[in-house]
Amino acid sequence: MRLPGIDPSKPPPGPFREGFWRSPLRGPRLTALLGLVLLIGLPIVIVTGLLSNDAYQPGLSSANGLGRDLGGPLDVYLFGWPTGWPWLYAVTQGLHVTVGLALFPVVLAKLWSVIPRLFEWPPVRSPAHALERLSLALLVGGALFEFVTGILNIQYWYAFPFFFTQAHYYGAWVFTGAFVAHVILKFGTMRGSLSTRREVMDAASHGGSPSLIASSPAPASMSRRALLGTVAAGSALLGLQGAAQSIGGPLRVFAFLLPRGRVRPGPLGFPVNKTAVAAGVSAPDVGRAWRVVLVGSRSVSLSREQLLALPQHTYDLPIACVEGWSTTQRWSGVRLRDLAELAGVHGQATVTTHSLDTGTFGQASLGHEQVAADESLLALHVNGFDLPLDHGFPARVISPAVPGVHCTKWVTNMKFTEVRD
Ligand SMILES: Nc1nc2c(c(=O)[nH]1)N[C@H]1C(S)=C(S)[C@@H](COP(=O)(O)O)O[C@H]1N2
Ligand SMILES: [Mo]
Repeated sequence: MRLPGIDPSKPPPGPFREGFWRSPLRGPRLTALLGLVLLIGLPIVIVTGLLSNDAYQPGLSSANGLGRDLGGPLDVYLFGWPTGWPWLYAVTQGLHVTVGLALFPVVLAKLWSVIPRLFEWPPVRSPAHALERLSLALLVGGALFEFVTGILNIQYWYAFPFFFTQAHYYGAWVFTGAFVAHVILKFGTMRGSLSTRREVMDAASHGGSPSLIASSPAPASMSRRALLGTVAAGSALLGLQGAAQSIGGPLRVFAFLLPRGRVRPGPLGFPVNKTAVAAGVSAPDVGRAWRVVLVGSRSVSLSREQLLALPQHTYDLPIACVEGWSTTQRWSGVRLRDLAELAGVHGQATVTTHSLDTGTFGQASLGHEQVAADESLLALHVNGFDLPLDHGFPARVISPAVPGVHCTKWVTNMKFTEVRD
Protein backbone atom coordinates (compact mmCIF):
# COMPACT_ATOMS: atom_id res chain seq x y z
CA MET A 1 0.00 0.00 0.00
CA ARG A 2 1.54 3.31 -1.08
CA LEU A 3 0.32 6.48 0.55
CA PRO A 4 0.38 9.50 -1.74
CA GLY A 5 3.17 11.94 -0.96
CA ILE A 6 5.05 9.48 1.24
CA ASP A 7 8.31 8.03 0.04
CA PRO A 8 9.11 4.90 2.07
CA SER A 9 12.82 5.31 1.45
CA LYS A 10 12.95 8.94 2.62
CA PRO A 11 11.87 9.33 6.27
CA PRO A 12 11.61 12.93 7.49
CA PRO A 13 14.52 14.06 9.63
CA GLY A 14 14.44 13.41 13.38
CA PRO A 15 12.96 10.44 15.21
CA PHE A 16 11.86 8.69 12.01
CA ARG A 17 15.48 8.26 10.84
CA GLU A 18 17.43 5.15 11.61
CA GLY A 19 20.21 6.19 13.92
CA PHE A 20 18.14 8.78 15.83
CA TRP A 21 17.51 6.45 18.80
CA ARG A 22 20.92 5.54 20.08
CA SER A 23 20.62 4.13 23.58
CA PRO A 24 22.49 0.81 23.78
CA LEU A 25 20.16 -0.27 26.59
CA ARG A 26 17.16 -0.86 24.33
CA GLY A 27 16.47 -4.32 23.01
CA PRO A 28 13.72 -6.93 22.82
CA ARG A 29 14.86 -8.69 25.99
CA LEU A 30 14.58 -5.52 28.07
CA THR A 31 11.16 -4.79 26.55
CA ALA A 32 10.03 -8.38 27.18
CA LEU A 33 11.13 -8.26 30.82
CA LEU A 34 9.20 -5.03 31.47
CA GLY A 35 6.29 -6.52 29.49
CA LEU A 36 6.24 -9.58 31.73
CA VAL A 37 5.99 -7.43 34.86
CA LEU A 38 3.06 -5.54 33.32
CA LEU A 39 1.44 -8.77 32.15
CA ILE A 40 1.37 -9.96 35.76
CA GLY A 41 0.49 -6.63 37.39
CA LEU A 42 -2.00 -4.96 35.05
CA PRO A 43 -4.69 -7.67 35.28
CA ILE A 44 -4.79 -7.03 39.06
CA VAL A 45 -5.39 -3.33 38.42
CA ILE A 46 -8.01 -4.05 35.74
CA VAL A 47 -9.98 -6.59 37.78
CA THR A 48 -9.93 -4.56 41.00
CA GLY A 49 -11.03 -1.51 39.01
CA LEU A 50 -14.02 -3.39 37.66
CA LEU A 51 -14.81 -4.62 41.18
CA SER A 52 -14.69 -1.03 42.42
CA ASN A 53 -17.36 -0.07 39.93
CA ASP A 54 -19.44 -2.99 41.23
CA ALA A 55 -18.97 -1.81 44.82
CA TYR A 56 -20.37 1.57 43.81
CA GLN A 57 -23.62 -0.26 42.98
CA PRO A 58 -24.52 1.06 39.57
CA GLY A 59 -27.66 -1.11 39.85
CA LEU A 60 -29.05 1.26 42.45
CA SER A 61 -29.30 4.15 40.07
CA SER A 62 -32.56 2.99 38.59
CA ALA A 63 -34.06 2.47 42.06
CA ASN A 64 -33.76 6.04 43.26
CA GLY A 65 -31.67 8.05 40.87
CA LEU A 66 -28.86 8.39 43.39
CA GLY A 67 -26.69 5.32 42.92
CA ARG A 68 -23.93 5.82 40.46
CA ASP A 69 -24.86 5.82 36.80
CA LEU A 70 -21.99 6.32 34.39
CA GLY A 71 -24.29 5.72 31.45
CA GLY A 72 -23.88 3.27 28.60
CA PRO A 73 -23.94 -0.51 28.34
CA LEU A 74 -20.46 -1.00 29.83
CA ASP A 75 -21.43 0.36 33.25
CA VAL A 76 -21.73 -3.24 34.37
CA TYR A 77 -23.09 -4.38 37.70
CA LEU A 78 -21.84 -7.92 38.22
CA PHE A 79 -23.29 -8.89 41.60
CA GLY A 80 -24.62 -7.40 44.82
CA TRP A 81 -21.51 -6.23 46.67
CA PRO A 82 -21.13 -8.54 49.70
CA THR A 83 -21.21 -7.28 53.29
CA GLY A 84 -19.72 -10.41 54.93
CA TRP A 85 -16.08 -9.29 54.73
CA PRO A 86 -15.89 -5.72 56.05
CA TRP A 87 -12.30 -5.33 54.76
CA LEU A 88 -13.20 -6.35 51.19
CA TYR A 89 -13.16 -2.93 49.56
CA ALA A 90 -10.12 -1.85 51.59
CA VAL A 91 -8.29 -4.83 50.04
CA THR A 92 -9.55 -4.59 46.45
CA GLN A 93 -9.15 -0.82 46.22
CA GLY A 94 -5.88 -0.88 48.18
CA LEU A 95 -4.57 -3.30 45.55
CA HIS A 96 -5.93 -1.19 42.69
CA VAL A 97 -4.14 1.93 43.84
CA THR A 98 -1.01 0.29 45.28
CA VAL A 99 -0.29 -1.97 42.31
CA GLY A 100 -1.23 0.84 39.93
CA LEU A 101 1.19 3.27 41.59
CA ALA A 102 3.96 0.67 41.67
CA LEU A 103 3.50 -0.12 37.97
CA PHE A 104 3.71 3.48 36.80
CA PRO A 105 7.55 3.54 36.55
CA VAL A 106 7.41 0.18 34.73
CA VAL A 107 4.91 1.57 32.22
CA LEU A 108 7.12 4.59 31.58
CA ALA A 109 10.21 2.39 31.18
CA LYS A 110 8.34 0.07 28.82
CA LEU A 111 7.22 3.01 26.68
CA TRP A 112 10.78 4.33 26.63
CA SER A 113 12.07 0.92 25.59
CA VAL A 114 9.83 0.75 22.52
CA ILE A 115 9.81 4.40 21.54
CA PRO A 116 11.65 3.87 18.19
CA ARG A 117 8.68 1.72 17.16
CA LEU A 118 6.31 4.66 17.55
CA PHE A 119 8.19 6.42 14.74
CA GLU A 120 7.87 3.88 11.96
CA TRP A 121 8.39 5.00 8.39
CA PRO A 122 6.28 4.76 6.33
CA PRO A 123 3.67 5.27 9.08
CA VAL A 124 1.26 2.82 7.45
CA ARG A 125 2.23 -0.07 5.18
CA SER A 126 -0.98 -2.05 4.78
CA PRO A 127 -4.51 -2.20 6.19
CA ALA A 128 -3.36 -4.84 8.72
CA HIS A 129 -0.45 -2.63 9.71
CA ALA A 130 -2.82 0.33 10.07
CA LEU A 131 -5.00 -1.69 12.45
CA GLU A 132 -1.99 -2.75 14.48
CA ARG A 133 -0.85 0.85 14.77
CA LEU A 134 -4.33 1.98 15.80
CA SER A 135 -4.35 -0.66 18.55
CA LEU A 136 -0.96 0.61 19.72
CA ALA A 137 -2.24 4.18 19.81
CA LEU A 138 -5.15 3.04 22.00
CA LEU A 139 -2.78 1.02 24.19
CA VAL A 140 -0.27 3.81 24.77
CA GLY A 141 -2.86 6.57 24.97
CA GLY A 142 -5.13 4.45 27.18
CA ALA A 143 -2.32 3.51 29.57
CA LEU A 144 -1.07 7.08 29.95
CA PHE A 145 -4.61 8.40 30.36
CA GLU A 146 -5.51 5.84 33.03
CA PHE A 147 -2.33 6.22 35.05
CA VAL A 148 -2.24 10.00 34.88
CA THR A 149 -5.93 10.56 35.73
CA GLY A 150 -5.74 7.97 38.54
CA ILE A 151 -2.69 9.59 40.10
CA LEU A 152 -4.09 13.12 39.75
CA ASN A 153 -7.30 11.94 41.40
CA ILE A 154 -5.57 10.56 44.49
CA GLN A 155 -3.71 13.86 44.72
CA TYR A 156 -7.06 15.74 44.52
CA TRP A 157 -5.72 17.67 41.56
CA TYR A 158 -8.59 17.96 39.10
CA ALA A 159 -6.56 19.47 36.33
CA PHE A 160 -8.91 18.11 33.68
CA PRO A 161 -12.27 19.41 32.48
CA PHE A 162 -14.14 16.08 32.53
CA PHE A 163 -15.74 13.97 35.27
CA PHE A 164 -12.95 11.75 36.61
CA THR A 165 -14.97 8.62 37.35
CA GLN A 166 -16.66 8.39 33.98
CA ALA A 167 -13.49 9.15 32.03
CA HIS A 168 -11.32 6.77 34.08
CA TYR A 169 -13.93 4.01 33.77
CA TYR A 170 -14.48 4.25 30.03
CA GLY A 171 -10.77 4.87 29.46
CA ALA A 172 -10.21 1.56 31.25
CA TRP A 173 -12.39 -0.29 28.74
CA VAL A 174 -10.46 1.20 25.84
CA PHE A 175 -7.16 0.38 27.49
CA THR A 176 -8.23 -3.15 28.47
CA GLY A 177 -9.35 -3.98 24.93
CA ALA A 178 -6.05 -2.74 23.48
CA PHE A 179 -4.10 -4.54 26.24
CA VAL A 180 -5.78 -7.90 25.51
CA ALA A 181 -5.10 -7.49 21.78
CA HIS A 182 -1.49 -6.56 22.47
CA VAL A 183 -0.94 -9.59 24.74
CA ILE A 184 -2.38 -11.91 22.10
CA LEU A 185 -0.18 -10.40 19.38
CA LYS A 186 3.03 -10.13 21.38
CA PHE A 187 3.01 -13.02 23.84
CA GLY A 188 5.10 -15.26 21.56
CA THR A 189 7.66 -12.49 20.94
CA MET A 190 7.94 -11.87 24.67
CA ARG A 191 8.51 -15.56 25.42
CA GLY A 192 11.05 -15.88 22.64
CA SER A 193 12.98 -12.80 23.81
CA LEU A 194 13.01 -14.01 27.41
CA SER A 195 14.21 -17.50 26.52
CA THR A 196 17.57 -16.30 25.12
CA ARG A 197 20.31 -14.97 27.36
CA ARG A 198 21.53 -12.43 24.83
CA GLU A 199 19.79 -9.74 22.82
CA VAL A 200 19.21 -10.90 19.26
CA MET A 201 17.91 -8.84 16.38
CA ASP A 202 14.15 -8.90 16.70
CA ALA A 203 12.20 -10.64 14.00
CA ALA A 204 10.04 -7.59 13.44
CA SER A 205 13.01 -5.58 12.22
CA HIS A 206 12.96 -7.70 9.08
CA GLY A 207 9.32 -6.88 8.53
CA GLY A 208 10.06 -3.17 8.15
CA SER A 209 9.51 -1.98 11.72
CA PRO A 210 12.52 -0.30 13.25
CA SER A 211 14.62 -2.56 15.43
CA LEU A 212 14.76 -1.90 19.15
CA ILE A 213 18.51 -2.39 19.03
CA ALA A 214 20.20 0.87 18.04
CA SER A 215 21.97 0.66 14.68
CA SER A 216 24.60 3.21 15.74
CA PRO A 217 24.61 2.97 19.53
CA ALA A 218 25.93 5.81 21.67
CA PRO A 219 28.23 4.93 24.58
CA ALA A 220 26.21 3.69 27.56
CA SER A 221 25.71 6.24 30.33
CA MET A 222 24.37 3.56 32.70
CA SER A 223 24.21 -0.23 32.66
CA ARG A 224 21.02 -2.08 31.94
CA ARG A 225 21.15 -3.39 35.49
CA ALA A 226 21.26 0.20 36.77
CA LEU A 227 18.27 1.09 34.58
CA LEU A 228 16.26 -1.84 35.94
CA GLY A 229 17.40 -0.97 39.46
CA THR A 230 16.17 2.63 39.06
CA VAL A 231 12.79 1.45 37.79
CA ALA A 232 12.51 -1.08 40.62
CA ALA A 233 13.42 1.55 43.23
CA GLY A 234 10.81 3.95 41.83
CA SER A 235 8.20 1.19 41.90
CA ALA A 236 9.14 0.24 45.44
CA LEU A 237 8.85 3.85 46.64
CA LEU A 238 5.44 4.37 45.03
CA GLY A 239 4.22 0.90 46.07
CA LEU A 240 5.21 1.71 49.64
CA GLN A 241 3.12 4.89 49.46
CA GLY A 242 0.08 2.94 48.38
CA ALA A 243 0.54 0.06 50.82
CA ALA A 244 1.16 2.43 53.73
CA GLN A 245 -2.05 4.44 53.22
CA SER A 246 -4.09 1.34 52.56
CA ILE A 247 -2.81 -0.78 55.47
CA GLY A 248 -2.70 2.32 57.67
CA GLY A 249 -1.94 2.27 61.39
CA PRO A 250 1.72 2.93 62.21
CA LEU A 251 2.64 2.26 58.56
CA ARG A 252 0.78 5.41 57.46
CA VAL A 253 3.83 7.62 58.08
CA PHE A 254 5.45 5.98 55.05
CA ALA A 255 2.74 7.42 52.80
CA PHE A 256 4.53 10.76 53.09
CA LEU A 257 3.97 11.70 49.44
CA LEU A 258 0.21 11.15 49.54
CA PRO A 259 -2.52 13.44 50.88
CA ARG A 260 -3.71 10.93 53.50
CA GLY A 261 -0.25 10.27 54.95
CA ARG A 262 -0.46 12.94 57.64
CA VAL A 263 -2.73 12.22 60.55
CA ARG A 264 -2.91 13.61 64.06
CA PRO A 265 -1.92 11.47 67.06
CA GLY A 266 -4.56 10.01 69.36
CA PRO A 267 -7.71 7.91 69.00
CA LEU A 268 -9.53 10.55 66.92
CA GLY A 269 -6.63 11.55 64.68
CA PHE A 270 -7.47 9.21 61.78
CA PRO A 271 -7.72 10.66 58.25
CA VAL A 272 -10.46 13.11 57.32
CA ASN A 273 -11.66 13.11 53.74
CA LYS A 274 -13.37 16.50 53.82
CA THR A 275 -13.33 18.64 56.95
CA ALA A 276 -16.47 20.27 58.32
CA VAL A 277 -15.08 23.67 57.32
CA ALA A 278 -14.50 22.50 53.74
CA ALA A 279 -18.03 21.06 53.64
CA GLY A 280 -19.55 24.29 55.00
CA VAL A 281 -20.84 22.56 58.15
CA SER A 282 -20.62 24.73 61.26
CA ALA A 283 -21.30 24.31 64.97
CA PRO A 284 -24.83 25.87 64.99
CA ASP A 285 -25.95 23.36 62.31
CA VAL A 286 -25.12 20.48 64.59
CA GLY A 287 -26.27 22.01 67.89
CA ARG A 288 -29.29 21.02 69.97
CA ALA A 289 -31.70 21.79 67.15
CA TRP A 290 -30.20 19.09 64.92
CA ARG A 291 -32.56 16.25 63.98
CA VAL A 292 -32.35 13.31 61.64
CA VAL A 293 -35.52 12.71 59.65
CA LEU A 294 -36.30 9.09 58.79
CA VAL A 295 -38.64 8.68 55.86
CA GLY A 296 -40.40 5.44 54.97
CA SER A 297 -44.08 4.60 55.12
CA ARG A 298 -44.08 7.28 57.83
CA SER A 299 -41.70 10.04 58.86
CA VAL A 300 -39.95 10.21 62.21
CA SER A 301 -37.65 12.94 63.41
CA LEU A 302 -35.08 12.07 66.09
CA SER A 303 -32.65 14.13 68.16
CA ARG A 304 -29.21 12.81 69.05
CA GLU A 305 -30.49 12.01 72.59
CA GLN A 306 -33.33 9.96 71.13
CA LEU A 307 -30.87 8.08 68.89
CA LEU A 308 -28.67 7.40 71.92
CA ALA A 309 -31.67 5.92 73.74
CA LEU A 310 -32.09 3.27 71.01
CA PRO A 311 -30.11 -0.02 71.17
CA GLN A 312 -26.44 0.70 70.46
CA HIS A 313 -24.04 -1.68 68.69
CA THR A 314 -20.27 -1.52 68.32
CA TYR A 315 -18.12 -2.84 65.47
CA ASP A 316 -14.57 -2.39 64.17
CA LEU A 317 -15.03 -1.31 60.56
CA PRO A 318 -12.80 0.28 57.94
CA ILE A 319 -13.47 3.41 56.00
CA ALA A 320 -12.03 2.48 52.61
CA CYS A 321 -11.81 5.35 50.16
CA VAL A 322 -11.69 4.92 46.40
CA GLU A 323 -8.39 6.78 46.50
CA GLY A 324 -6.81 3.74 48.14
CA TRP A 325 -6.48 4.81 51.76
CA SER A 326 -8.29 3.05 54.55
CA THR A 327 -8.52 3.22 58.30
CA THR A 328 -10.23 0.82 60.70
CA GLN A 329 -11.91 2.31 63.78
CA ARG A 330 -14.40 1.21 66.45
CA TRP A 331 -17.82 2.66 65.64
CA SER A 332 -20.94 2.63 67.85
CA GLY A 333 -24.47 3.59 66.94
CA VAL A 334 -27.93 2.48 65.86
CA ARG A 335 -28.44 -0.25 63.25
CA LEU A 336 -29.76 1.03 59.93
CA ARG A 337 -32.34 -1.75 59.84
CA ASP A 338 -33.69 -0.62 63.25
CA LEU A 339 -34.09 2.87 61.78
CA ALA A 340 -35.89 1.40 58.75
CA GLU A 341 -38.31 -0.30 61.17
CA LEU A 342 -38.91 3.00 62.94
CA ALA A 343 -39.77 4.55 59.58
CA GLY A 344 -42.29 1.77 59.05
CA VAL A 345 -40.31 -0.18 56.43
CA HIS A 346 -40.24 -3.86 57.42
CA GLY A 347 -39.08 -5.68 54.28
CA GLN A 348 -35.86 -5.33 52.29
CA ALA A 349 -35.02 -1.67 51.82
CA THR A 350 -32.45 0.58 50.22
CA VAL A 351 -31.57 3.85 51.88
CA THR A 352 -30.60 7.25 50.56
CA THR A 353 -28.96 9.63 52.99
CA HIS A 354 -28.70 13.39 52.80
CA SER A 355 -26.32 15.58 54.69
CA LEU A 356 -25.80 19.13 55.89
CA ASP A 357 -23.00 19.11 53.34
CA THR A 358 -24.55 20.10 50.05
CA GLY A 359 -21.48 19.03 48.04
CA THR A 360 -21.19 16.03 45.71
CA PHE A 361 -20.59 13.56 48.55
CA GLY A 362 -23.32 14.91 50.79
CA GLN A 363 -25.70 12.21 49.63
CA ALA A 364 -25.28 8.48 49.07
CA SER A 365 -27.29 5.29 48.66
CA LEU A 366 -26.89 1.82 50.12
CA GLY A 367 -28.39 -1.39 48.74
CA HIS A 368 -30.70 -3.68 50.68
CA GLU A 369 -27.78 -6.01 51.54
CA GLN A 370 -26.09 -3.11 53.31
CA VAL A 371 -29.22 -1.92 55.11
CA ALA A 372 -29.86 -5.46 56.40
CA ALA A 373 -26.30 -6.05 57.65
CA ASP A 374 -25.79 -6.18 61.44
CA GLU A 375 -22.73 -3.92 61.17
CA SER A 376 -24.43 -1.11 59.21
CA LEU A 377 -24.85 1.75 61.64
CA LEU A 378 -25.81 5.32 61.99
CA ALA A 379 -22.74 5.92 64.14
CA LEU A 380 -22.79 8.33 67.09
CA HIS A 381 -19.47 7.38 68.70
CA VAL A 382 -16.05 6.38 67.46
CA ASN A 383 -13.41 4.73 69.66
CA GLY A 384 -15.54 5.50 72.71
CA PHE A 385 -15.82 9.26 72.07
CA ASP A 386 -18.54 11.42 70.57
CA LEU A 387 -17.94 11.62 66.82
CA PRO A 388 -15.64 14.57 66.10
CA LEU A 389 -17.23 17.23 63.91
CA ASP A 390 -14.81 16.44 61.06
CA HIS A 391 -15.90 12.80 61.15
CA GLY A 392 -19.58 13.62 60.86
CA PHE A 393 -21.00 14.70 64.26
CA PRO A 394 -23.87 14.36 65.24
CA ALA A 395 -24.29 11.13 63.19
CA ARG A 396 -22.74 9.39 60.21
CA VAL A 397 -23.35 6.20 58.26
CA ILE A 398 -20.84 3.36 58.49
CA SER A 399 -21.36 0.10 56.63
CA PRO A 400 -19.19 -2.98 56.02
CA ALA A 401 -17.14 -3.28 52.82
CA VAL A 402 -18.64 -0.29 51.00
CA PRO A 403 -16.54 2.45 49.39
CA GLY A 404 -16.01 5.26 51.91
CA VAL A 405 -18.09 7.70 49.90
CA HIS A 406 -21.22 5.81 50.96
CA CYS A 407 -20.53 6.56 54.62
CA THR A 408 -22.29 9.92 54.69
CA LYS A 409 -21.28 12.33 57.45
CA TRP A 410 -23.49 14.99 59.14
CA VAL A 411 -26.64 13.04 58.19
CA THR A 412 -29.92 14.98 58.21
CA ASN A 413 -32.30 12.75 56.30
CA MET A 414 -32.61 9.04 55.53
CA LYS A 415 -35.10 7.79 53.00
CA PHE A 416 -35.84 4.06 53.13
CA THR A 417 -37.36 2.53 50.01
CA GLU A 418 -38.79 -0.96 50.18
CA VAL A 419 -37.55 -3.29 47.44
CA ARG A 420 -40.13 -5.62 46.02
CA ASP A 421 -39.03 -8.68 44.11
N1 LIG B 1 -21.35 14.58 53.98
C1 LIG B 1 -20.24 14.02 53.54
N2 LIG B 1 -19.99 12.72 53.83
C2 LIG B 1 -18.87 12.10 53.36
C3 LIG B 1 -17.95 12.80 52.54
C4 LIG B 1 -18.22 14.15 52.24
O1 LIG B 1 -17.46 14.84 51.55
N3 LIG B 1 -19.38 14.73 52.75
N4 LIG B 1 -16.84 12.14 52.06
C5 LIG B 1 -17.00 10.68 51.92
C6 LIG B 1 -15.77 10.01 51.53
S1 LIG B 1 -15.33 10.14 49.90
C7 LIG B 1 -15.07 9.23 52.41
S2 LIG B 1 -13.73 8.32 51.89
C8 LIG B 1 -15.41 9.17 53.84
C9 LIG B 1 -14.24 9.57 54.69
O2 LIG B 1 -14.57 9.60 56.06
P1 LIG B 1 -13.73 10.46 57.08
O3 LIG B 1 -13.61 11.85 56.54
O4 LIG B 1 -14.41 10.38 58.40
O5 LIG B 1 -12.37 9.80 57.16
O6 LIG B 1 -16.51 10.00 54.16
C10 LIG B 1 -17.55 10.04 53.18
N5 LIG B 1 -18.66 10.81 53.71
MO1 LIG C 1 -13.65 8.70 49.52
